[in-house]
Amino acid sequence: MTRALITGITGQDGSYLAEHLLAEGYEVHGLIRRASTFNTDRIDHLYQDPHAPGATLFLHHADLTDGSGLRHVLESVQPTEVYNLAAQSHVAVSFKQPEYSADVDGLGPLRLLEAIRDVQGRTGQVIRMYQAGTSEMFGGSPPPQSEGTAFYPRSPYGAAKVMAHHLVVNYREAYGLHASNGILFNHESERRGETFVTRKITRAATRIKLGLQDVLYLGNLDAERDWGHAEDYVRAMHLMLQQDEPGDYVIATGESHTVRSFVNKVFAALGLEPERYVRIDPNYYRPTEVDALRGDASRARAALGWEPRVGIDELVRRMVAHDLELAKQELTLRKAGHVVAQRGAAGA
Ligand code: NAP
Ligand code: G4F
Repeated sequence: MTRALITGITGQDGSYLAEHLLAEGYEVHGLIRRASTFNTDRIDHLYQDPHAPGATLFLHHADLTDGSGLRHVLESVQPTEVYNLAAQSHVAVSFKQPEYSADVDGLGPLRLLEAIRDVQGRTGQVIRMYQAGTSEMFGGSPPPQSEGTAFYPRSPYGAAKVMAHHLVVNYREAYGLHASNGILFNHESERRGETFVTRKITRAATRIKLGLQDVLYLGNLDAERDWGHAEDYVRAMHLMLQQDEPGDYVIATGESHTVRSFVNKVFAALGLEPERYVRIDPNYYRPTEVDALRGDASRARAALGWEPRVGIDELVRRMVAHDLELAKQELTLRKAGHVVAQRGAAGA
């Protein structure tokens, strides 16, 4: 049984990757951060009692800012594949917390690479690593962006990810590690964090539809993104680690749409006119913006045989259907007299 370790298993991608690897017959270990409340919503449906015979999912407390903890987990799990998905992944938040973002997203992968190098050197067991790189690294370089496009990060998040990218390349060349960079364009889903723009829109529009919300405040509607579905993108991560040689791959649909167009699709699906409900709040503008992302995933298509299966309209359909169900549940609870807390996040 192949044993994989996933950092960021409680995140959007971590939850889909865990599902995918379990379905492939892997033993999956995930790193979780200690929190004062449970933070495992996205993987609760996968939970297994670790004492049960035949359990294949195990969770460990660790943090990318704590190198010794990472080392302990690697030593005890002895995985053959490590997927580094953990990150402070919100671009706008990285402007508010630049040092922390650089620590987790830039130095975190370095801590992991060092731990892998040590454990692999001591045990002789090869550990393959996937690093979650991003189209934000291209930032200001115009589309279409491919593996040969120059990096021009436009945020502390993007800059930290560029550092991680180069470290992976360097550890590959210096120490022969089987370490690969995925350069993934935006991917969304029903599990997307609610402060990323697509999910913010589908959550708000469905609540507006049911009379639970009046207005949706957004920032820059002109930005263009290449949006795919996370389920498709975790398949690509797995494929990268099955190659004889490590490498760097762009993963994208090759199609881009503006935020305004995403808004229009979502509101149209619900029979609503966006002009009546959408307002601009300049607090959501970023100090520097990434204007246009559209990826060229030719290398991944040819070398990995990877293809996206979910297009923009199916993505919108799934997210709207899911969030409409959530809004209906909220309405039922409110009608029954339950107090349902309003949630929000500062400037995101
Ligand atoms: P996400 O939903 O924000 O998940 C991030 C994960 O990282 C969560 O499990 C989070 O734990 C964990 N984490 C955050 N800080 C940590 C720390 N200091 N130590 C350990 N774990 C930590 O992100 P995602 O969308 O799944 O993205 C996965 C990875 O791909 C990230 O590295 C992201 O930067 C990158 N990426 C994402 C996209 C995209 O469009 N989704 C595109 C390109 C690259 P909690 O649950 O406790 O917060
Ligand atoms: O949904 P977003 O916050 O995603 P962003 O900044 O593109 O980053 C995501 O994709 C990256 C891959 O390219 C990942 F690496 C990263 O971890 C993350 O998953 O914003 C998308 C666009 C931006 O141009 C933003 O300015 O939407 C614009 N936007 C407009 N109004 C908004 C809002 N973004 C957010 N989050 N909230 C708004 O109200």
